[in-house]
Amino acid sequence: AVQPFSEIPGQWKNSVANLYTFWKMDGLRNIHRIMVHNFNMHGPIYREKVGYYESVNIIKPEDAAVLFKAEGHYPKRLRVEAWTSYRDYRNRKYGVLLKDGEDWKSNRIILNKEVISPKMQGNFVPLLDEVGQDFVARVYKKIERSGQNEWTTDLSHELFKYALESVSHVLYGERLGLLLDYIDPDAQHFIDCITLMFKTTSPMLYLPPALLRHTGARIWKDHVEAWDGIFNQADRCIQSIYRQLRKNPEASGKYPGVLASLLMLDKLSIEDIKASITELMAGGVDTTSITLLWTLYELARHPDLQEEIRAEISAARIASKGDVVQMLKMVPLLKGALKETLRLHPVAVSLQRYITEDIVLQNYHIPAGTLVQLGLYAMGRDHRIFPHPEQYRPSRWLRSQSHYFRSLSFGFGPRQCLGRRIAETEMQLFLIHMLENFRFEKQRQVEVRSTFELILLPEKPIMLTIKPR
Ligand code: HEM
Ligand code: 2DC
Repeated sequence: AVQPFSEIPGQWKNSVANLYTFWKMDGLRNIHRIMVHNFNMHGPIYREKVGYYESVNIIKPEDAAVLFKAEGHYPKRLRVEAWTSYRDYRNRKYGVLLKDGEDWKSNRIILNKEVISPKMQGNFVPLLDEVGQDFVARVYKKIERSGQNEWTTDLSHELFKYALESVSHVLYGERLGLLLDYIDPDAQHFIDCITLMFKTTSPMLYLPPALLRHTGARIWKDHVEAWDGIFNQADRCIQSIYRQLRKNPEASGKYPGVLASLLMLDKLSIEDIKASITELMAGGVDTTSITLLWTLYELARHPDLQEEIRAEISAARIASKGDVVQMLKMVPLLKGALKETLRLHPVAVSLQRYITEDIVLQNYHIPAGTLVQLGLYAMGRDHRIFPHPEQYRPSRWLRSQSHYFRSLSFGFGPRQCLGRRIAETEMQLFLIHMLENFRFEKQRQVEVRSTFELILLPEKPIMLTIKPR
């Protein structure tokens, strides 16, 4: 017989005590490891209450399938109160990231056509390819300046610039010039604000922002300052495109970018467009850059694999005869490498949904309305789901094997990552250009772990040595 909800294992009854152990274990930065620990202790399902939010946690692909069948027409994930509070405080509209219900759906359908439909990839490829080429030129310059025919560095700052340059080129159809020697200090400030915004969000998952705001807490002030910086910079970019478009409305025949397309389409209000474009711009920096950094780290630790992927790229380059869109269809191992990176180093620790109907998970009854979390980090490292999970093996993602509800790094279904197509194309092109031109090495084989700052980040700098091939 199906067991009742109240029988699910886990420490969900005493939330104050939980919060205390959580602080003591430095839980904030270790959420992903605490989840692994909890699955080891309780098995594949457990209930939890930390601070003010309560959830059921699952890890198995079969359970993920049941969860996503019950997500309803307007899938809803955990509401990040810090983000909605800021918008309420400053009287700004929610974009697609924070909207819910019919309002979310109608905006999302219009954005899907411009941002993640496969048809758009052809428009994005030349824009992203150009940025990839410029990045290569910049690395050559750095190598030359070093005078040692190699460059050893923590690439993260360069990758942030690459990611912002890439997403801006797609959104605005224009370059920001972040790969030049002298960059706009406002653009650098924008990058710093995103990092600060993520960092100040995580404590507010457990302490209500409304409380922090009324007590004048430092963390709330920093958070507001970070979002202010993000919105100001995005507003400047949006205003500039808007003005150009009013001065010169005739289309030039060339793809003008997501923002101009949305403005000309005239289906969303200007305020809705601004809100979602700002979210896309902010969502497009730390996510892809950190994933690329982890990928270079893994490839530096696996030189044979690096060579194998390079060979795949060379063959694809020749076979596609200069057609880059075609070329991207011929690099399955490279795509496997990105999936493998996100398995071991996911951006999001978990996926969450409020279920809209009663379901059964691991033989327990779960009532409609419950917040169910799929532990993405824990799933990626479970040996029952991924044999030898500690090994970085991109070939496990090739067609021959079943990946039923195992490839979930960008989420699932109609509420999945809106930036997915941009992110994938941008990361594939980056790796293609970089592997065609350079070799990557790592000095000492020390394991770098993840730390949680709303998204998962490397806990310390990753030093890489880059050499011309
Ligand atoms: C949502 C992952 C890059 C914009 C999400 C979600 C995940 C995710 C897991 C939640 C999906 C769900 O609940 O099912 C990633 C990863 C990235 C990445 C792994 C890169 C490696 C980006 C980029 C952008 C972006 C580059 C912007 C250009 C968004 C937005 C949402 C979202 C706007 C909210 C969509 C909605 O609520 O309708 N992402 N993301 N992401 N992401 Fe990404
Ligand atoms: C963080 O317990 C842990 O893609 C929480 O590009 C649950 C949670 C809820 C929403 C998730 C968040 C986690 C991680 C970061 C995500 C976010 C939804 C979108 C966001 C996954 C798992 C992200 C990084 C977006 C951010 C766009 C924003 C900067 C405008």
